[in-house]
Amino acid sequence: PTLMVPAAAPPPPASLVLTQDDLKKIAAYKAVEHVKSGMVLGLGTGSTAKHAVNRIAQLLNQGKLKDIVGIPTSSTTHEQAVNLGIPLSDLDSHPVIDLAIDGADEVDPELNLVKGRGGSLLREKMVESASKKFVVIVDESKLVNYVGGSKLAMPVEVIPFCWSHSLNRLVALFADSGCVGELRKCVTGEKAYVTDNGNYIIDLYFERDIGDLNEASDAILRLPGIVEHGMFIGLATSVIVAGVDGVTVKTK
Ligand code: ABF
Repeated sequence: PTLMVPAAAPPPPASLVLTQDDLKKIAAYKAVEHVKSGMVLGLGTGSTAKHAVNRIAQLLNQGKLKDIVGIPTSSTTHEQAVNLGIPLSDLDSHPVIDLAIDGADEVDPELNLVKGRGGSLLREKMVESASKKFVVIVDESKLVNYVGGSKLAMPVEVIPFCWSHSLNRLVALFADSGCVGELRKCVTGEKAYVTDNGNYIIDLYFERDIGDLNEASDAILRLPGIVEHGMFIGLATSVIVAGVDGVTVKTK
């Protein structure tokens, strides 16, 4: 006999289905509403931040923004901004930034972040910690209950010298959290991924919550050979989250 099952609801028309990239763009455009003429802007890195940089350039070209100076957080963003004609500078010339806009890999309920899966955590942290306001833009997939909660990497930038020694010392710090680590490789081949600063990245994975983030940060940074880690603790002023049900803005 043929079993009758109820027909599945028809899928919504393709034009109404928001992709993850649509959500990233929505969050980015919302953040750019905070940009005013004359501002010094921290320009983030990654597929979400890329939309914000495009939007800033569009508004500049339309004459709706004037006298913007951008401080890029990576060589990739530097190249994007140059191609789009955004005037650029650096932290040496502009040590105080009005507003930085950047993506993140994880956002916890206190707006602490994991960043750096894109490899640019050091310059991002230098620029964003020098910003009066730091607006984070994410799609809802980035929300986690605790740092490390996505079970994806928490990156640490290390100097190349004896990197495996640094890896072992990092893993030992978080033995109670079931930590494992690996050297990040280039997408093609077996070579180590090299950051804009000529360093390597160790990706740490945690089985369990690492507890107090400031203690974890201090312990990591006390190790010789470590340059910076991807936990951005207390740096975000607000987080714009785009989801299929709309946009929410989280502030501290
Ligand atoms: C940067 O880009 C990084 O700090 C983070 O690793 C990554 C987020 O990437 P995406 O916006 O492509 O998800 O913000």
